[in-house]
Amino acid sequence: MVQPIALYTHGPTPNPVKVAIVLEELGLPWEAKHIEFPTENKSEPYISVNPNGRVPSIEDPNTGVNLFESGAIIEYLIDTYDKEHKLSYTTSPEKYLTQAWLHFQVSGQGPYFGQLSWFMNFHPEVCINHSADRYRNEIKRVTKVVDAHLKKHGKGALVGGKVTYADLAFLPWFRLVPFLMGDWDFKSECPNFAEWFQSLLDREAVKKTLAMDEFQMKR
Ligand SMILES: N[C@@H](CCC(=O)N[C@@H](CS)C(=O)NCC(=O)O)C(=O)O
Repeated sequence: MVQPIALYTHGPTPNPVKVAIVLEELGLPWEAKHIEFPTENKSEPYISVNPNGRVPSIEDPNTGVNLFESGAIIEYLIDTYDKEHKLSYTTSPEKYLTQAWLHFQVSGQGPYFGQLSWFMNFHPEVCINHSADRYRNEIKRVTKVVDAHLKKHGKGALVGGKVTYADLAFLPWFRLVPFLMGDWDFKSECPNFAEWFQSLLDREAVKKTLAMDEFQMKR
């Protein structure tokens, strides 16, 4: 029997939500372990699990693997537990394209969305004087990259004809677009993106994860 995998998080912050969605989609038992920010996450024993002092990280008692970085965690969960390839491919080029979209999410979506989110939460004055335009422009650009790809691909998913871990990895940061981008009408400008985004939100595992107490905006 698979024992619960511990997922460290501090509230509804997108990178742990990404991992939680994949855990739910794979039907794995897991538990959220709340860690106080910015204290516990920067000190021992936590930094022995994640030397970078951020969330997420996991401890998997089934294998003894402790891991940090959301992209690496997702790849580990897929390799270890997605034996039926519900969220992944074994065929080429689909397997590698799925990896490519995950790498794009981790390096090209998360950091830009994360930086604008940090300014908006902690230094809103910077957002008003347009210094944050670089991030706003990147958020639009990345959203449009996904929209154009979905239009060209025409299958309602980033790779092949099914939703994979790569589609799901984009969801938590994209969910913040209304908060980060104010009145930007992404539904008109990026209709393929908007349809795909809604179809991800409608998945049972996604709805269950986003409704969890740990991921509510109240902390
Ligand atoms: N590249 C890392 C980014 C992790 C990250 O930035 N996590 C944020 C929350 S979404 C965090 O822990 N922030 C707290 C801090 O910087 O101390 C990943 O994908 O796991």
